[in-house]
Amino acid sequence: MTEPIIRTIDLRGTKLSRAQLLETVPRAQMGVSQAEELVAPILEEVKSRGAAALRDYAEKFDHVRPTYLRVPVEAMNKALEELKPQVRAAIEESVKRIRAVCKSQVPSDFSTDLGEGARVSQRWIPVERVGLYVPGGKAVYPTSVIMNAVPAQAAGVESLAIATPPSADNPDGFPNATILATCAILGVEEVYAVGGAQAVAMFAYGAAGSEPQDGEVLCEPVDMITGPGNIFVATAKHMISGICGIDAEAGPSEIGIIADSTARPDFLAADLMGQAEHDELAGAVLITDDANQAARVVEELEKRVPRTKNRDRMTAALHGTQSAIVLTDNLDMSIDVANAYAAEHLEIHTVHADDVVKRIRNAGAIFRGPYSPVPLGDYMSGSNHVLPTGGTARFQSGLGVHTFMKAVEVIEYDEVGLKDLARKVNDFAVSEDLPAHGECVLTRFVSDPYDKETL
Ligand code: HSO
Ligand code: ZN
Repeated sequence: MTEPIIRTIDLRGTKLSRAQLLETVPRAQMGVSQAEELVAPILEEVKSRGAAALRDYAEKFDHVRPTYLRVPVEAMNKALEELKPQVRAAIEESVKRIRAVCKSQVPSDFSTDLGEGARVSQRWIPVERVGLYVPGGKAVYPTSVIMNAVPAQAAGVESLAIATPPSADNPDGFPNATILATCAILGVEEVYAVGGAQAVAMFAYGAAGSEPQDGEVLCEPVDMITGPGNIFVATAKHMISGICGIDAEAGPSEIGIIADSTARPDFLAADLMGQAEHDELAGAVLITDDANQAARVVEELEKRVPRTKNRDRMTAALHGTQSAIVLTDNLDMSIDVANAYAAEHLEIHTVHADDVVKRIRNAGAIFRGPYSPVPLGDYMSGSNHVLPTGGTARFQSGLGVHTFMKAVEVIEYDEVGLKDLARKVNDFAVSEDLPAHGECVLTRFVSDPYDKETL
């Protein structure tokens, strides 16, 4: 018998504990990375030799010595002029929608009065300078620029720099033209033709020296680095995470779908395939309480997969341990499985979809109903496609305006407000054997703070 196109996990008639459920849901098996040993010298070299090291690494890894490490604005404008009109229209639509959503996402400041002379407020402050990494190579996604840069701009980030690998196809080593055009559309002018771990190092430490004016500052250090990347970029981000902030590490992309008997099997198969197209480790999981539906989806997959362009990596992804059709007893059980799986993307194809949406606790983003497929969100629904993977949606949100902001509390007590609490603060401090803490408060109200009887 030939191997099925996707395996089935049959949970019908079982009653799984929380631990068993977490064990059972399909996950990608990740190898341990040896990348740190390779990345460490790159970080060191960029830190000590700046631009000269960046050029050497470009030659070594990207097979081109870029004329400019900082891409001239004219090159970006030229890329925009030469952009295909239909691609430009798609980018602009995407930007327009995500910008509108980001505007509503900006969190509000607040103040809480806690009695006379006692107030705590909270201010949201944008991160000052952000470095965004955009990968090159086979997965060049202009959407990576949009999904990171638009929320940063909406948050009020003053200084946004982008790094993306130089391209050997261009005589000057300019990066991918669609990426440059997207930067121009977004008004991002600080773009570097720098890729890989060396870009992360440049952002973390800054880099001095730019030929021909050696000694000048090429790139100022940033406060936070975001954006996707290969294992070396991810490792570099991890290694510099004590120096500046980083976004969450993205694992292979994944889709979970809850479907009942009413769902369209062709839609379900197409959506599983869309995700499986990303790479061999991508996860595609259908959760259904209808075995006939499952059989129809398998039939659709068998018909469609051989006809689509990226069938090889898609087939590998569907065959992987990270993909499966999970059969359940009923919708309640499907929801439990979905919550344990905590998919990066979760589609709901059931009757009473709104009720199901309300019962989802863990998902990076929820795509409700048959006409909200994941690729709509990948490109231009207005939502963000940078989402928690590998089950981390149990405790993490996707990227958004909040990613680029920090909440700072402001404490405002006056004499009356503090006096009211003086005794209790002191009692607490004494109980922790930190009497000088209590004395800070007492000294404001009594002549001898060391004589605890005076208040
Ligand atoms: N599905 C990917 C995003 C993407 N797809 C970009 C196509 N381009 C991770 O959410
Ligand atoms: Zn995608």
